[in-house]
Amino acid sequence: MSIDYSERIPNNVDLAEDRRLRRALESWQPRFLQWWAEMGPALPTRDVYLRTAVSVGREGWAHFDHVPLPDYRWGIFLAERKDDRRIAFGEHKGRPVWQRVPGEHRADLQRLIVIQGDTEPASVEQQRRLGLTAPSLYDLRNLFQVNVEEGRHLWAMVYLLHAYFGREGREEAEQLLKRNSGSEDSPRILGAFNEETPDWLSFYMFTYFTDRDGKYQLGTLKESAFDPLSRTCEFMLKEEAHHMFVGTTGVDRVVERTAQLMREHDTDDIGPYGGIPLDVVQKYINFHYSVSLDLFGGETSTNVANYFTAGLKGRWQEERRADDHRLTDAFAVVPRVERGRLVDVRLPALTALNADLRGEYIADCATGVNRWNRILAGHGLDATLYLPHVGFNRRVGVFAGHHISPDGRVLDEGSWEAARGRWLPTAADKEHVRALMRPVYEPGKIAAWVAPPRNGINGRPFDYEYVHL
Ligand code: BYC
Repeated sequence: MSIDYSERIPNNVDLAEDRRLRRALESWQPRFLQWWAEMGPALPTRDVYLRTAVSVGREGWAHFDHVPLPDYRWGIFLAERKDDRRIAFGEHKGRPVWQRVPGEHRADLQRLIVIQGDTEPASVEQQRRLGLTAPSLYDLRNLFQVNVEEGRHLWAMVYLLHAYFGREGREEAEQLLKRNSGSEDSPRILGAFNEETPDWLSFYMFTYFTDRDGKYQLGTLKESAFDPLSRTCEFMLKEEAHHMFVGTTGVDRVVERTAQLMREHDTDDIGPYGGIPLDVVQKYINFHYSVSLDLFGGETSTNVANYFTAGLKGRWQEERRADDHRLTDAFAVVPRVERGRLVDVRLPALTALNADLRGEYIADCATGVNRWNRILAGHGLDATLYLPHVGFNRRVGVFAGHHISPDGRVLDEGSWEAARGRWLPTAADKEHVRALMRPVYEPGKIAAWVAPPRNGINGRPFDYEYVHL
């Protein structure tokens, strides 16, 4: 399954054989490049040390080289087709997967693909200006790697829309370039993708918490009975792993530097010494975690029950689950707020699948917090970071409209608002972080608010010239 790079659009889907599709995608390509020029990275660069996919197999799929950003070969790469793959869940369980879109599921599948596709360019837009304040060339390179791959993930969804959804699909593909993150008139679809990513702490938090939602959502779409969607998500997940690595190690390095400064100056108040105080790190966690939880939709959703029953969207690691994979008689427990108290209610498992996925995600998020606390403990500090309660600062689902504290108390609006500044970044916190964001473009040098990485990229040292400006 090697990739054909001789084509204008690199691909492993035999695009050369389908002239109409190839022409349609080739007419979308200049619009994509125009969007990239207008909404992609604002910092001009000569070239960047990037990885490009050369095959979709398990081993050695990536090639590393310095590439001018606009020359990056965005293309269409699907994981290898498995012979005799069968639907793993829902009412069609056991039947062969679909190579075409069944008419009755067309609208739902298109909607899922559009929502997924919308997030990819949104994140590039959100991160557009970060290059102007990168803490090191290593970080700058990672930012651009994430950006080009999010651009490729947009290609992945646009391919599906063009290849399988006819004229409506092509119109949706146009719209994916017309909505913009934070736009008043035509914003991105999901809330978190209209928030700003104005500084590098936000970027690390976004790649830790929000990209991780991507991992879980793609994991459920990888289970889909619609085989081309499954195969494209399988390959996207390979690229996604690096994005979360950027988040995990980015926050590691902030916590490391913060801990060093706390010890060196024997105070929590390390702002005057050019660091990011731990309570500010916690507030950023609280914000990014809570807006990312909103991305899982409501705890109870007939949408998700229908998607599952129809075979469109499975559960995380569906095939490893020890149940009947139909769930028609199963129940699940989800939280709710009743008369000012948090209670658990029993519901049909099918309608609670968003909460099921969110539970997997929360457990995964906790592993990072444990890492960060080990770093603090390694410096002999008692302070710890934590994930706030699932109901804290929520706009979607059962907690929306309630005022829940990070430790899970239901408060009245006044008490919550009075404490807001202790829980979420204040204007002063953001200003402090923003003031630290000054670019460091010299190879081997790094800003003072973050520790250097343990390793470089692809065996290169930290002082390698990852980006030529
Ligand atoms: N903001 O029935 P419900 C990624 C809407 S991230 C605004 O509970 P459902 C990435 C919802 O659309 C992964 N609106 O929702 C990360 C519905 O509207 P309608 C992206 C929201 O359908 C970093 C209504 O509220 N992929 O890849 O069960 C960088 C009722 O909701 C929000 C996907 O999400 C929100 N947060 O679940 C780059 C996968 N949440 O129908 C990339 C595809 C809900 O009443 N999408 N609403 O008009 C889905 O699977 C589902 O659509 C959702 C929502 C999980 C998003």
